[in-house]
Amino acid sequence: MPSPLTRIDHIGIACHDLDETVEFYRATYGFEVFHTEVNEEQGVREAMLKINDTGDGGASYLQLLEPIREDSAIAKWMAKNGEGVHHVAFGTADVVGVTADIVGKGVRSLYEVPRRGSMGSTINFLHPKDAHGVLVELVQATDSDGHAEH
Ligand code: CMX
Ligand code: CO
Repeated sequence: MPSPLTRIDHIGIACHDLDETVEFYRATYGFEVFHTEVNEEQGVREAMLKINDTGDGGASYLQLLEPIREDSAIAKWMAKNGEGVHHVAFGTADVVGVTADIVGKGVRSLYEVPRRGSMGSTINFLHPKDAHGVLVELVQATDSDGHAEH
């Protein structure tokens, strides 16, 4: 059976200074900002740099993340590790279903109910200690009209 996880939605990268890091990605690689937002709940200011569209109608991004609070997950992680790759996000058309399946295999999810991610998406996370040291985000995107992907 094909995986219900149909793309790399994004790679989450922690940085101290979002504007400076955005400029580095532009000047060095030629990647442009597709979208920026503040996610208060996650404690981040972020920029999404679109790398390519994907065969499932979605896309793959880099997500550059700057903490806006000292008690945020990103600030805590950077205090220990410095800047760098923080998580990998897989895209799916059914974040609730795929999370339940994976939890059924003995991997903890971080949220009982999915929360709001970038660009109106719904997200959950898998605990890195249950996933060979990788913090995994599961993302169900919405299209530009706010409809769930299909
Ligand atoms: N990747 C791999 N391992 C990680 C990790 C990461 N990003 N973050 C923490 N860990 C490991 C730590 O190294 C630590 O391992 P040891 O016990 O062996 O030292 C363990 O997990 C516990 O880490 P901690 O520093 O004590 O941190 P917490 O348990 O308080 O928090 C986590 C860890 C994953 C529960 C928390 O970061 C979280 O809730 N993350 C989800 C939300 C998030 O990351 N938001 C920012 C991104 C938002 C977005 O993508 O939109
Ligand atoms: Co993310």
